[in-house]
Amino acid sequence: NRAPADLAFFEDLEPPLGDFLADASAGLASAPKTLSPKYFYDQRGSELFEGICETREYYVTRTEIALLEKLGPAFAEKAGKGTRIIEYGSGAGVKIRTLLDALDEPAAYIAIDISREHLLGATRTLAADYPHIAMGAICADFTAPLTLPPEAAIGNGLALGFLPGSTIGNFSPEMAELFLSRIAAMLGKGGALLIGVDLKKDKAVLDAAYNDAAGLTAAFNLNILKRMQNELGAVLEPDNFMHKAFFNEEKGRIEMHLESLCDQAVELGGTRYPFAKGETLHTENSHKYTVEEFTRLAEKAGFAADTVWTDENDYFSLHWLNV
Ligand code: AVJ
Repeated sequence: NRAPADLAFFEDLEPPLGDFLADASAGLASAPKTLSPKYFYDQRGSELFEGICETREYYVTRTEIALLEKLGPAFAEKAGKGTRIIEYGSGAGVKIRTLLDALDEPAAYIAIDISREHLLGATRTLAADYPHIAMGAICADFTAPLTLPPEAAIGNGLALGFLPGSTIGNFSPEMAELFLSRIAAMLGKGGALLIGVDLKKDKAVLDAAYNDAAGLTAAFNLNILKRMQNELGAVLEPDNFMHKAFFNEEKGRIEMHLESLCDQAVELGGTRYPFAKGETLHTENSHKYTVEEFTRLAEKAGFAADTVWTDENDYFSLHWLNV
């Protein structure tokens, strides 16, 4: 693919729209009904998520950014000179700045994200702000196996994976282990991963974080129905669904659902999918870990645990893992 002049490379592996249709159809046909949270992130969904990160209730982002800022010198010492950073789910490109500012002459930054225009915009803004660092972008669903293109082999410093935001929480523990083992293979022996993991805490704090008073999380959740209408031609009434999010203590995860407010049907690709009143479409899991639980998971995936840092409330953790 031709890269914009300011990027070292751009690889476009954007999943075809047919994937969304196939996944949505299969999810509506299954019992209970489900849909993958990766479909939240169209342009509007990405913007709504950034709004969530600013809410008082969603402690995740501000807690992690404060940690990243405070720990810059520790990361710089571990990474050394000429690091090549690979970020999985780069979003707005805010957190990476803390690393680019702190590390010793980083050589390259490679952003991977599923939201194409968002990815290009954010990476090109970074390229303008950090002209001495090579910037590459890959539009891809990083939950599927992915090999880095040859252009991504820049410099000979540390290959540092960066997976902030507790993105890993969207995976079940089994899938998280598989995904982490793929990342370990991608980084290779001698590489390292800096990963942000949200911690188990008081249920009231967790419930509030996914039920902000301004209604941004609700809008974010409901946006997935609008995507189905706009992009897949689904026939449905978003107002007939309600955002529902709660911490499931037994499973150690926040669950987000869209609850049907009446008996109704959603029509997609020529098929009618009936919803009973009270039935839900399960749109997201956000797993929470203890430091010990996550360390064990990372070790099972083939990493060697190096260092863990947490904030003063023990709300959030950053793990430095070696391959
Ligand atoms: C981006 C997956 C980490 O699970 O906290 C925020 C997404 N969903 N509010 C999370 C999300 C509802 C977020 N992750």
